[in-house]
Amino acid sequence: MCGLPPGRPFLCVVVRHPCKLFIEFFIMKLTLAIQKSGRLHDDSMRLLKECGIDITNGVNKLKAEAGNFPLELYFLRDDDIPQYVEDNVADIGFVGENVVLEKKKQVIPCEPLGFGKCRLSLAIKKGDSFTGVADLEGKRIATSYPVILGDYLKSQGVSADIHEISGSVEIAPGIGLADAICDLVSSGSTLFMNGLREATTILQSQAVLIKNAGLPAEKEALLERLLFRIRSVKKARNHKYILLNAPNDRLDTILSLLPGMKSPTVLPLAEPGWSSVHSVLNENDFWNIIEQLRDAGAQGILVVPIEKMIV
Ligand code: PRT
Ligand code: ZN
Repeated sequence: MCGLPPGRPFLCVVVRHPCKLFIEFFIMKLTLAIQKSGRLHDDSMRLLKECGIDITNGVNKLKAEAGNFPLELYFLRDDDIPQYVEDNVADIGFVGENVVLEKKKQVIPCEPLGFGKCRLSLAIKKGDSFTGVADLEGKRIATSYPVILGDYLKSQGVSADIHEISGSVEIAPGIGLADAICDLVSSGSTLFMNGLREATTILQSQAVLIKNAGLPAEKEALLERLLFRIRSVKKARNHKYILLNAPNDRLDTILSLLPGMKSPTVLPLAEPGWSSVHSVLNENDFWNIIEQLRDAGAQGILVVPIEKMIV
């Protein structure tokens, strides 16, 4: 036996030498490209941490290794990540969907990551009228997303003059370079400060995990392990654990409001006629259900975050 930890994919390389035969083992690692600095960096690192993956060295360098998962990190500009994943320099990447669609590389998006949320929108000068995208026929539109914008205008049967610029797109109408812009928006304050208003949204985007189209089976298995953790973290972020006290004569109504992972847990309280009820609620339904629970007679409602949720 080679003494490797059981169940770990590994690569065995046989090196022939005139007088000796060396057999070397390498633990097979998944290589992940994330943004070196910028809006996606901190959330990417946080997600890995919440997945229990310790990045032990090399943060702020080009590469880093995970101490407790077969994963190597590359820190890159976000625009380059789809190309590196297509070329198999990195097996997988975390990058904005907007970049994936703009670059049109041969990569497979596998999982939305729940951060880096924004929208790609067309915006016009505050005073200009807008009745529909047909109003942009023959107009000049400045953008860093010529491919997505071109595809969108084509799908709408609109012909416009697309000016590709790499940054500060929002100043283009003010300096007479364009009649409209197509840019990422999150709070809308950049548009507002530049005297622009959002006319229409052409894409909703968030960070996604992309993978190389031809990963070997061993790397697919590692990716499945990583995806399992990512999904558990995402589920936990979207759910809350709830504990409440319920009078037994209202228990049926209260339980009917609570979904739970299988069904709510009900335990008797020391005080006769009362039960303690535990359950899990989706963030989106949260306030609605809390109000209904209170109206149905629930008391002492406690809500706590869930660290991981394994389903
Ligand atoms: O250096 P590198 O090339 O890696 O980074 P970058 O400067 O190209 O990208 P970065 O860090 O700005 O954004 C990385 C990714 O974050 C984008 O590709 C999107 O997927 C996502 N993201 C989320 C955003 C925004 N929100 C966002 N608001 N990217 C850019 N913006 C910009 C937008 O371009 C505009 O200038 O923020 C401004 C608008 O913001 P609001 O809040 O004023 O509307
Ligand atoms: Zn970039």
